[in-house]
Amino acid sequence: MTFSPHDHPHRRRNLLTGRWILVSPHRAGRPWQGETDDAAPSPNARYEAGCYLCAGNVRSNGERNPDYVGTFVFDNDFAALMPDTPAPQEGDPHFPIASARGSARVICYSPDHSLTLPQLSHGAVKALVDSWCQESGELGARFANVQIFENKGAMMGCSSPHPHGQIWASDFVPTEVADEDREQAAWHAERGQVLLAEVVERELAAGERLVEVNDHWLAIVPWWASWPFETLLIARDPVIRLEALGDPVREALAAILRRLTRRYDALFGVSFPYSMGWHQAPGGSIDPAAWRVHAHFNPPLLRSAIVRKFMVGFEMFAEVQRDITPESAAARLRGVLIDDD
Ligand code: H2U
Ligand code: ZN
Repeated sequence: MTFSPHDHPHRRRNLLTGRWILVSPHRAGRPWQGETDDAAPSPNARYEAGCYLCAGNVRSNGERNPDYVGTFVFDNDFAALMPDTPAPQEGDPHFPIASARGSARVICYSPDHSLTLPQLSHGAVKALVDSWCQESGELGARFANVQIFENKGAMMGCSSPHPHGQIWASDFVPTEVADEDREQAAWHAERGQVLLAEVVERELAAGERLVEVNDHWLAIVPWWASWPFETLLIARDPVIRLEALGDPVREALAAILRRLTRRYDALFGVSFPYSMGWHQAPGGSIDPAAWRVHAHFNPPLLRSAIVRKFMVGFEMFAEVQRDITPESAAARLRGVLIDDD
C-alpha cells in the first residue's frame, strides 16, 4: 500500500508554532448524533437602544458613545490589562508569577448594528484596516505586543452582535506570539529565508490550499491547519507590522478580507463564526526581519451551520487532530459562489 495524504492518517507540523497536528482523513464520514445547536439569528435592526456599542448609547460604565461614523475605538471598560498595575514579588520557584501591564480597547467597525465584516462596504472595511494600523502604531510605541482580534458570533463567545473587535496591548510577548517569534527566527537563521515568504511562493505554486489571492495578499488553508476551515491571510510584500502597510496594500487587504469572509458566510449559508487575530513582529523580537505580518481565522464550524469541531479529548490531552484535509477544506471554500462587487 502506498501512502496517500487524502486517505491515511499522518502528522503535519505547524511551522509557525512548532507544534504537530494529527490528520485522520478517513474519519470525516463518521455519523454524528451529538450536539446540534441552533444557528444564531442575525440581527436586522440597524440601531438597538440596548446595545452598548451603538452610536449615542450609554455603556456599562456610564459613558456615552459619540455619534460616530465609520470606526470607533474606546478603552475597554473591563480591561484585562491596565497600564499602571503594580508589579508582584517574583522569584518563588513553586509559585511563578510575573507582572502584566497593558491597555485594552474595543473597536466598533460601524455604527450599523446589523452588519458584519463581510457585509460592510469596501470603504468601511478600508476604514477598519486604517484603524487597526493606527492602533498598532500607537500602542506598539508603548507596549511589546499589540494583539488585534475579533470574536465573531455567539458560538465564539462574542458578547454583542454589533460588529466589533478588540485590541489588547501588553508589556510582555504572549505565548502564541513568542512561539511564532522563535520559530520564524530559527527558520531565518537556518535557511536564510523568511518563512512566510517561502510559504507564499510554495502555496502559489501548489495551488491546492489557495482560497483567495490578490496583488498584495494570499489566503490559504495552511498545510498545518487545526480548525476545519482555518485560514491564514499573509502579506505578499515584506512587511513586518500593520502600521507599515502602504495605502495600496491596505486597499488590497480590505478587498481580500471581504472576499474571504463572504466565502465563509456562503459555505454553510450562515453568518460564519470565527476568532480572527493579527500577528506581527513584537517589540524585542528575536529577529524582526524573520517576520511577515499575517492574520489567522479560526472558525469552529465543521460540517454545517450548527455542527462544530470540539477541541477536546485527544486534542486537549495529546495533540490537535483534524478529519477533513486542509486541501479539501480549501477546495470547498474556493468552490462557493460570492458576489464580485
Ligand atoms: P467581545 O469581543 O467578546 O464581544 O467583547 C466585547 C468587549 O466589550 C468586552 O471585552 C467590553 C467588554 O469588556 N465592554 C465595554 O468595554 N463596555 C461595555 O459597556 C460593555 C462591554
Ligand atoms: Zn449596536
